[in-house]
Amino acid sequence: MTRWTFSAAVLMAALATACAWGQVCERLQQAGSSSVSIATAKTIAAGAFTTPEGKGSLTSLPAFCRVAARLKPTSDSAIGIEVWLPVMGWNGKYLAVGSGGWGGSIAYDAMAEALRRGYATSATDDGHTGSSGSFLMGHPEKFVDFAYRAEHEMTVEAKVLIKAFYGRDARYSYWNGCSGGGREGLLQAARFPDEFDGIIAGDPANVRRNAWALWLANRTFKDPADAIPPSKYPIIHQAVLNACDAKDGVKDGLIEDPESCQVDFGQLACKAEDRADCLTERQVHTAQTIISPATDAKGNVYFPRLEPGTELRWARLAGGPAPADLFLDQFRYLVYQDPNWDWRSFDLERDAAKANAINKDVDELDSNLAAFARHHGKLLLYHGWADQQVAPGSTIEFYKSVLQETGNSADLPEWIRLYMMPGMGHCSGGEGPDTFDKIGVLEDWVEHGKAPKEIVAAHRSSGKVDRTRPLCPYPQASHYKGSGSIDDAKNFSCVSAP
Ligand SMILES: [Ca+2]
Repeated sequence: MTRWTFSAAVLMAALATACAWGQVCERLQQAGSSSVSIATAKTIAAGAFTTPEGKGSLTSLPAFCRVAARLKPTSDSAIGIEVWLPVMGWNGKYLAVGSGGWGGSIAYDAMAEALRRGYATSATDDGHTGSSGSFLMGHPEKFVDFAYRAEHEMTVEAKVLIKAFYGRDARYSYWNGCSGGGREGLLQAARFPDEFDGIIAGDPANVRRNAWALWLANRTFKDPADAIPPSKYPIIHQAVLNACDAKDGVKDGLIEDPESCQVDFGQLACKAEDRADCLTERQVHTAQTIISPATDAKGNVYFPRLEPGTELRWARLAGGPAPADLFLDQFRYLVYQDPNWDWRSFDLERDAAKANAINKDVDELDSNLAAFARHHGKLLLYHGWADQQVAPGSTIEFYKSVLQETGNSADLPEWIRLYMMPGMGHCSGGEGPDTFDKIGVLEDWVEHGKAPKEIVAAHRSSGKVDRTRPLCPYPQASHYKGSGSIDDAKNFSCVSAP
């Protein structure tokens, strides 16, 4: 055979294979049922793909079978899902990706990332469209869909489609989500412990966060005289670094253990009239409030504090003039079912109790993950110490209560690990190293039994890595060995907290 005819034969065979897969993909159109309607089942050629909402173009994708479907587990449900199945080079595994905020859209970027790694993947809009929480009004079933049912139904359906397309089940099933998607992953682990072999849950948006955000709003900007203009954030951040940066043994702009950091903002008080480089007496009080836990009138702590180190991003919770819709929607649309409900009337004791009663058994985190652990599930938790919208202490509390519930006394249990990330903002960004190969870590753990210890994370500026650091399994923290570049992970080690 000449080279040309051989190449042509290979090409013909590939085309025939692609054609055959195309037919298998299109046959999925018939895979619907009374509660599942398949809107599309079509092969997408390798290369770029423009998302249905026209919001962007995803590039460098392998060819895949794209299934879009609508699920209706209750008469009030309308759950949109997408399932993407690689046509060639499937790694034999399934990776579901989570949403953020109030959901309402498909996480196409995260699906693309999974697909490029060879995964069959899926995402859901959580049962409604649009980022607002207004869907909650008068729709208790949609609230359940949002909290955990859409994610579960999506997973069940994705597994059905994987079996129908490839003729076999996925070898492993994983979840990857951050913020709202982190909470979703934890709810799946508690309710459907056999669903996933491994779960990555980052900066989980504990639902109690919303009451905390309104508590802060009322104390930090309801009265404009309390508000700190964002132009003053840098001097406050510098004061925090002066007080706490070097305490961890290395002056690097990061606070390794923010919980031990106490700052007296009185040092920034203006000597006379208000100026750009000082705080008024009320602003000193506001700054102190921001890094204090939310407490009720009796002094009971409701939610942990925003940690020192977050100052440059205080606008998210304390910038005003009104709380972000993300925080407000739970109260106006779910708790009070009144779009005009006034956040200025918020009372922590009364309103948090109402919200907790509604969220309990639906959207509230459940720390009893014993069944997930028994099923040999692995849970990778991470949280940015400089998260500006979910207090990182809430994840430490969750982690500790999981250990308590499961009767785990080991310092580092084999099935759950928490990584606190110094200087990382909400899910990414911030001053600290914010990227690491989460999926790779989970694969090693689940598939090769290698529980993570030190994980090297990177910080980038203008796309270039300018610092690497080990992340350490909580309660360990990274410690500078005393010599060599402070931007190189090899000069640090994980040590147990003193
Ligand atoms: Ca430091």
